[in-house]
Amino acid sequence: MDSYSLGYANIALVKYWGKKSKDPVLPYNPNISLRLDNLLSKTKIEKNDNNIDEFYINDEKQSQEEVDKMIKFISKFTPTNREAITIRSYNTVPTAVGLSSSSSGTMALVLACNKYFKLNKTTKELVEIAKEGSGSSCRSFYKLAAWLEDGSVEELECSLDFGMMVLVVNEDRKKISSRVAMERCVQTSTTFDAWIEKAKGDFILMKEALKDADFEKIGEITESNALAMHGTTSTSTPSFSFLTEESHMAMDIVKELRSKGYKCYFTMDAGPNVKVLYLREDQDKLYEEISKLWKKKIILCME
Ligand code: 2P0
Repeated sequence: MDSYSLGYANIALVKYWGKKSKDPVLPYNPNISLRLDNLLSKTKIEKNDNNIDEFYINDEKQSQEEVDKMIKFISKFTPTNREAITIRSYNTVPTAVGLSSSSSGTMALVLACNKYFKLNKTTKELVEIAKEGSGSSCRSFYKLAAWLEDGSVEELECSLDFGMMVLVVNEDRKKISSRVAMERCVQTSTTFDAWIEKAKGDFILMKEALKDADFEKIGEITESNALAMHGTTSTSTPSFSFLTEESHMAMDIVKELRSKGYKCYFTMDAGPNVKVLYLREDQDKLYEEISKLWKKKIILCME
């Protein structure tokens, strides 16, 4: 594809929820993600002839605040004497709705800078840079990734062919950013320590389950880890929730199908949408069943 750089969304099976350090960005707990090959951002950088930096997402001009945020980020690794640029980014992921658009967008932006400014960075170096833009974006460079407490990112292997679909509850921008929400949970949640304790255990169990290709175990850990993360929002001050009544309806559909023998599990991030994890071989029949019960939009996340 011409001169665009591609970045992918990823969804955590063991969540990153809390920064131990902001500079460098370090997660409180090691976490694991699955890359979604169908949810992507493509980004291109061009010289700006009017000598002002501009930023477009899906052809929509971004506010000065968004431009400043982005420039602050790229200034950390691009030449100081650079000329003004126009950044054009297109998301197939709805923006800022908890579908990991910041991961795909950041990865695409970092790769586009590497190309435009001829930085010649290695993947490992680009992973480090991406993390400063959006912590979880460092995981998008690998199909299955582990981001550890010391900041390093490892590629994991699993012989299973995963599928994921999103039961879309709401595509509006979220009211509270994940960055602010995460910070509030770290500062005020009365169950934050318990969450970190559990997440560390889940990380070990998930690595084992992936190695053993034990899908049932992978699914169970994914669900219980997501629920524990969301638990920290209700024990924060002021308390809040990313989930709505419809999110709970979607979760109930997944549980109902599971009780009928379908191998499927849910997970949710910093938004109300519910993602369903399953094995690729089950996609067609699962999609058919879920479509009967979920009348809103469904997004298939893998090629
Ligand atoms: C995750 N999330 O593991 C968790 C679960 C949202 C819920 O990582 O502040 O955009 O830039 O490091 O990576 C979303 O937060 O946060 C996120 P910053 P990021 O996917």
